[in-house]
Amino acid sequence: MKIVIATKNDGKISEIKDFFKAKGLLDLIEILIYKDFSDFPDVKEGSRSFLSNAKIKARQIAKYCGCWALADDSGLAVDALGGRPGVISSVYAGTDASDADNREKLLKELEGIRSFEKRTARFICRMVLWDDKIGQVNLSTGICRGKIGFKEKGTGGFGYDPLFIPEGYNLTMAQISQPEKNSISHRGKALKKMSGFLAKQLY
Ligand code: ITT
Repeated sequence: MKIVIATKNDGKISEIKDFFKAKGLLDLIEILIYKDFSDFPDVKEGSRSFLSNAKIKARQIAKYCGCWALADDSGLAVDALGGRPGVISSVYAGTDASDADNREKLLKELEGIRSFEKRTARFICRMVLWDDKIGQVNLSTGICRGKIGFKEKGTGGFGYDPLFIPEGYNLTMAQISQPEKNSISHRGKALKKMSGFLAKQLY
């Protein structure tokens, strides 16, 4: 079985590949990524929901690659900001914004929230597995709750990880190892559910 990961985000790719490796699924599933193709398309998402964006990415990439596509649409919802940046997490500080720009903007927006207890947030991941002929073959969701710190800590992960302190931790998501992140993260939880479905297809 071949599955292409429908993203050009190397952070997501690394975590997803590691997850499949740790589960021992790489002997049974060939994982393809954008670098395996010469002209992998840039998909325009444009929807206001994680689920529709995930479906848009999965559908277009499955069609282009001719195999199953796994898409992840994810983001950070901060309670004190009414759920922002949410679905626009990757472009929070502008269409060309870097992860560092987005983190800087988030810290600025939260300047008035001095109480750590009030800086609650959650990462959300909607994950879709898509077959070009059948359409959606699996859908899973993962949520990871935590709080936004006052300054960046750590160099691991990507995106908002240096600011996100998961529930039950004193460290940011960027200060823990990738396997540990996968065991608690929104993406890891969605992958765990999806791998249950995949295991049934394989065995
Ligand atoms: P693709 O659309 O190609 O998958 P993307 O980075 O644009 O890549 P999204 O549209 O799903 O992906 O936006 C996800 C953004 O949410 C991402 O750029 C980060 O800013 C943030 N994010 C999602 N998961 C994260 C994680 O595990 N750690 C830190 N930030 C995360």
